[in-house]
Amino acid sequence: MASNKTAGTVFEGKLDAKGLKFGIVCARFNDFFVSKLLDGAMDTITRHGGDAKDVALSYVPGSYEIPFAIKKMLQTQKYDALIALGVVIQGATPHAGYINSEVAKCLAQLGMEFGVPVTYGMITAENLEQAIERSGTKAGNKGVDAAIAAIEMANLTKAIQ
Ligand code: RBF
Repeated sequence: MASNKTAGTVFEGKLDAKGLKFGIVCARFNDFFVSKLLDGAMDTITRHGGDAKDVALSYVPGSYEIPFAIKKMLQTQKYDALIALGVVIQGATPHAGYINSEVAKCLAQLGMEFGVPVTYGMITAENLEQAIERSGTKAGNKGVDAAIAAIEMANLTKAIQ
């Protein structure tokens, strides 16, 4: 980690989810994998001191709809961070590229627009094997990573404010 011992003020987000409120949006498409991402995210939040009751879940048909539900949840101003969970697998047509670029762009824009962290727990895989690797096997679990980032960013936001 970069270290700077001379800075007058250092802002950091602790990995402590106690008292934090999270919104999670899950795509139903490829639920076989998305459910593993959700398990990972929930397990991460509770193991870091968060309460499952402080997590609100929204389900959408597919990844393309995730940014819309994230926006609706942001508009309620109830959450310290939002987490997007979806799995897009490349098929015979170029749909994956279109969906992925829209979702990534919209999620980043929403976080900036609302000033609330929105983390990216999306798997963008070329095939089933890559999706398997990223939803709880040899390349980890992207739901876990997104939840850790959400906890850190929610606390960083509080620290800076
Ligand atoms: N949604 C996903 O979350 N993952 C996918 O891999 C995925 N593949 C799709 C492939 C095609 C050809 C189409 C038309 C849709 C796909 N969707 C996928 C669903 C998409 O995100 C959205 O829910 C639907 O297009 C309805 O707006």
